[in-house]
Amino acid sequence: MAELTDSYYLGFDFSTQQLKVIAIDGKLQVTHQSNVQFDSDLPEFRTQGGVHIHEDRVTVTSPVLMWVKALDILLEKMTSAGFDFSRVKAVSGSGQQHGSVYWKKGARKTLQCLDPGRCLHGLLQDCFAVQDSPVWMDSSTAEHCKNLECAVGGAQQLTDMTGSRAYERFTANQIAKIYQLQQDRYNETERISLVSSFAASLFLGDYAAIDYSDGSGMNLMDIFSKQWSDTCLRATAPQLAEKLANPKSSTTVLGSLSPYFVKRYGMPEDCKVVAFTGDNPGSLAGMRLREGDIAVSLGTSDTVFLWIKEPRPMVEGHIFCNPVDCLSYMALICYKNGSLTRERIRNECARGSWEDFSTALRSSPTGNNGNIGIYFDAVEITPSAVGIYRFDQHDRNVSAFTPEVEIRALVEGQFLAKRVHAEKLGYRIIQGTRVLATGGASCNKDILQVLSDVFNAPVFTIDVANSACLGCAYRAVHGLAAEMGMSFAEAVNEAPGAQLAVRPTPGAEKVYGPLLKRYAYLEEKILKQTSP
Ligand code: ADP
Ligand code: XUL
Repeated sequence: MAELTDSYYLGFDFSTQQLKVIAIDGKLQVTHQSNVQFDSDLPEFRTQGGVHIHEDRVTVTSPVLMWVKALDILLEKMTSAGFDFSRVKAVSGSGQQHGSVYWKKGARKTLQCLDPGRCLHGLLQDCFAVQDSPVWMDSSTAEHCKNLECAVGGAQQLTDMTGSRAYERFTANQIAKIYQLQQDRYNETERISLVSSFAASLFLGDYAAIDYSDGSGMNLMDIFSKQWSDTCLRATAPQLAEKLANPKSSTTVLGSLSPYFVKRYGMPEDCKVVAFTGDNPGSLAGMRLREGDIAVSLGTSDTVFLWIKEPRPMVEGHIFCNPVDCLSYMALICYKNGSLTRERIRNECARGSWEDFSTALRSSPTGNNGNIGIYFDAVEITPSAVGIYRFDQHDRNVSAFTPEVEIRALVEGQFLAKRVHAEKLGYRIIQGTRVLATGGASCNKDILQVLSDVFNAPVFTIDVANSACLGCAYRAVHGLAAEMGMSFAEAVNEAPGAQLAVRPTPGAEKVYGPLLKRYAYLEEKILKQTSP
């Protein structure tokens, strides 16, 4: 037991606005947390929300040296707070997905012999060929996306292989842009990292491999063979395979910590670095999603995470390799019309009160007497469509619903859509499936009841403010346990669990079975009518 509480595991998260760390002990209890805010703690980099939005409004970058300096500050802060680095057995972490870092020729040598008397920021000053790293908020590469899809025979072909169609933020398209506009910089680059593998490289004191899960967000990796696709590499930039090196499993122990941290912070020589991954895969680990589970985040926008065994990539949604089980996959589906649309309907139909909104849900029947509504106030991501559509029980268009019917139609419609799209990507509800709900609207039990009824599964709530960070501390524990053949679920079995919120209403399945089919049909119909 002494051994369990004496050991620490660290999870770092290099996210858009801050660098965070969580330490857990061997009993998986959080013992320390800290963070560095880029805008306020590092004002010299003049970022807003951690990024620079360029004049064209579509180019978005972050200074790579800001991330390095943030790590110096965070580790100093932990030292001042009395954190005992000598007990750390393993570190892992995550980074905002898709962003890329360009290491200059010779940087590897510098990384391998860092002087522990100096800060990382000073030591790595001249190590980057590109100072301003493109990040996920960038949307300046429409032309490169077109080229890439063209090179592989179309959007569906690219999706079939890499798990996603071409997206502007995805790394291949960002690399293609750098090659085209800054060819000298590209040629000076000896290694291209993702934000996650860049951060791992700092701890390793050498270039860290890109992991399969974050590597799936690049439009470059064949998610089934887990190798770079030659066609995608060729369509992106020359000599790219050698600049990326081979990706590795997300659970890999990459090696021991760089002597820099041993000497400067007193960390143990045999402390291991477990592959870093993307923040969304990190969150999946933090929520301890299991096979058959679905996580629904009801925030400003709605996001759905799925654990999938047999994925069927579709042009809407993303399939990534699973970060905790290399035989499985995870899917990510994003919806723009989430809480803001719920708020609009609340304002129009429930006098701006969530109480009244809930009363309307409680007093209207499961299945809404066959009425279905589709509310895309803004152009939706999944599917790409806009407009408000209402149908009666015979699929006839109607122009308005009563306030009560409108409220239920919105909530049922949003959740029917999530189940229809999840199943299109290969998701199946199995015995023991749990729906994990997070985000602002997950405090509303009446909304959760509809979610539970549509999925015919119990809904659990979970606090995920730091899920990526916590998930990576769990992944650090699992990295060591995996070497002894232990699964992620076994390794983190003792961690605090999610809270049961609601169970499905008896009979709900019979009502929603036919409605799911009708929803899928009506959405198809709308797409056919509205596509050019
Ligand atoms: P973000 O995506 O910015 O992290 P949050 O997860 O904090 O957002 O969610 C904020 C949203 O939660 C608000 O826009 C609001 O619509 C919604 N919300 C807050 N309370 C309730 C409630 N009682 N019922 C339904 N939605 C709620
Ligand atoms: C996912 C995505 C963002 C980033 C930033 O595809 O672009 O969620 O990972 O957090």
